[in-house]
Amino acid sequence: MTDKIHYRRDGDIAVLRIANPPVNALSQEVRTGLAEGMNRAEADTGVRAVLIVGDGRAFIAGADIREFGKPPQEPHLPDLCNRIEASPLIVVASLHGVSLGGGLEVALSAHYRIAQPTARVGLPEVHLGLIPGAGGTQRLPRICGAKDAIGVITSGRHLGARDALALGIIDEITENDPEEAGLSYTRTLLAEAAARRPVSELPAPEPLDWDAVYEEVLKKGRGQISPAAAVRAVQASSELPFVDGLAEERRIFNDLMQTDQRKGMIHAFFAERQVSNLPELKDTPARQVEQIGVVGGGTMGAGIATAALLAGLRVALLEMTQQAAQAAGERIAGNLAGALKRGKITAEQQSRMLSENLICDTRDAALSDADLVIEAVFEDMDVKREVFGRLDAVCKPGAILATNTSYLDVNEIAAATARPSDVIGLHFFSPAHVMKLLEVVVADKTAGDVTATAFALGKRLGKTAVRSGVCDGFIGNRLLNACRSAADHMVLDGASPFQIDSALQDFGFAMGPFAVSDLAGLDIAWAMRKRRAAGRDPRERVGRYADKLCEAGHFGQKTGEGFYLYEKGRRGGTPDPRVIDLIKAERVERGITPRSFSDAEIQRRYMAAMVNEGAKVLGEGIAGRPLDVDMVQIFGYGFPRYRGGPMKWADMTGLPEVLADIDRFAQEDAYFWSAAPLLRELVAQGRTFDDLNRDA
Ligand code: T1G
Repeated sequence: MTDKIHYRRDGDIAVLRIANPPVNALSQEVRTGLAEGMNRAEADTGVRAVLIVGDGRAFIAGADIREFGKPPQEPHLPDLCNRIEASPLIVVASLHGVSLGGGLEVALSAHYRIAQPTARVGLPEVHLGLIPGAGGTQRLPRICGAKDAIGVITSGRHLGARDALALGIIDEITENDPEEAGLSYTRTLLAEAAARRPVSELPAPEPLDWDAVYEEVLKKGRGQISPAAAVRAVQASSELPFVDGLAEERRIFNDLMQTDQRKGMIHAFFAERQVSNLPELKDTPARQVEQIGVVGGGTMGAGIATAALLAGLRVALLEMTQQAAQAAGERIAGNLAGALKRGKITAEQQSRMLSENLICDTRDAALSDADLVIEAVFEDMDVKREVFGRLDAVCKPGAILATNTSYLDVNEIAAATARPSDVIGLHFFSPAHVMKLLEVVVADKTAGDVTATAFALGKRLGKTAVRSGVCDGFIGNRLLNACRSAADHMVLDGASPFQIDSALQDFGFAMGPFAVSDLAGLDIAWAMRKRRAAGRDPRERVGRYADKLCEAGHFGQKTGEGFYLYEKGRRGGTPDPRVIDLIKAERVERGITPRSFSDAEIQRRYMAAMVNEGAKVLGEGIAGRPLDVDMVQIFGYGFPRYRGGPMKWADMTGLPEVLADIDRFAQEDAYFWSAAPLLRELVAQGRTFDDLNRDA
């Protein structure tokens, strides 16, 4: 018997306890141990039932994802599930913590399932670019019907015990230790001479309009294929005998295993867990943070304060005037009302956050007890330095002073204080209490424990925190600027901004760059273009059509007019034909003969610009690992998770091909398309960005 499965007799019940920390993943050893445990139980005289239970914090979190992409080893999980189900003994699974993917499939192959009130179950394989591959698409529909099964499988969501009971996935919610609860439940079954209940022998689920469901799920996936593929597998459970349905599930599963989407999503799974673990900070203790200060109660400041309140922190928010402080309080109350509506908090928690944990004030002294202060005022260096001078004077020794600047030089801000080692950048994304990304911008003099504290705070706020060095735009906005420039150049040369947006939506982005600009406000990029104009290199091509839009007061969604026209109460905008006129006029002025661009070319140019700039920030050490760049783009810029992020996409596309594109584009514009030295180096060495992730 492997040491991953502990076998114990309790009267006429054999207990198989899975012990493979941290989450009892179904590694080959665990699968072997379960198969051997079943054999032993069936051979053990007097045993009438088997209880399967997990050790530690979960039942089973699924197949071992680290084994994917490697040659599959026996026993294969579908066979193990069939073996468990076919046992002549009664088999009971007692669930606690999570039972996900293959973990729930093992439970569904048992004849009875019970769960703790806090247990969560689900089939989240679509989030890995896969479908359930061990009978989940065949057994679940037999239990809860095709419609609900498709809802569970294509969403990949985790269900609470109550929902699982309502769907018939579990038979009972039980308090008490999972093993004790399992033993007493199994004894009752034996006492009542309960029958074995193989799920595979339940009637096939009702048919649905499969093509309609397939199309609907495919559309919702915005290019991701696994959820729609799962619909076909559930269709098989309705149309084919169980064994044939299982074979069809396996065929679809194996096809998906070969896809780039699977590779991209598994890369994203592990990168998301690695990105906030900085090797250099492994043994650096974080400072304690229980009370934070926020300077500025606008949209960003109020969002940051809300995120902190939702994480159980006390907040003191500073504004210039009483009126502004009150308005900030109302914004925060509005954000919390939204959280209440989404079921994230209770009414009682909401009122405690507002009455006990939040003060909005105009006196600097309100920040004197704060462990960490985040400045979120107007994006102007003089204003920021003035604020940091005041914070330096009023904040206690050891307090961390953070700036939420999106672009400005954090070193220069730190120099406005006598304690630059306590200064760091914490770049939140709007809305700050919703967006998961947090860029932790480490300045030249920032102390190690200040950085460690920033990451600890990020974890507490439920953020995906990514380390960035100091440069114009850090990681995210620097790549965005490069992509926007590439898009701008395509517009000057003949493409329509609306075609560019739709081509990038087809690529999988939530929104195209022009629609994003309208959302963020065209005046922000305008201010940045003006700020940069003085130092701009004459070789840099910059369109003027966007300036003209701003000069006409068209700032995007906030004014109802931008690249698109926005009607009150309607989602999304319609292309503004006047934009095309502006662009045509500028081409004539510049003597440009426009040409057509295919969607594929638009996507390649946009991605080439993103990857090239990504390689530059890596080469300069602004980003430490390619996976850092990938996580910034996925969690902050709507990059399609199923492509793994720009650097992973480049690896899967082939770095030599991406470099060849850049060199080809450089023949038109050598200034913009200068290939990153790191990219050339990797191509010359036949290496990939993933190699750099592994080296880090
Ligand atoms: N395989 C291998 N390692 C896993 C794992 C898994 N399934 N799940 C978690 N880990 C590691 C993780 O990398 C981390 O490692 C540590 O456990 C703690 O995780 C045939 C094909 C369970 C909800 O998709 O969603 O079954 O970083 O930091 O926030 O149909 O992990 O410490 O070295 O995330 O408390 C389906 C994936 C697989 C669930 C816990 N299962 N896991 O979250 O901790 S496919 C999943 C999660 C499948 C079959 C198919 C979460 C969690 P390290 P953590 P957490």
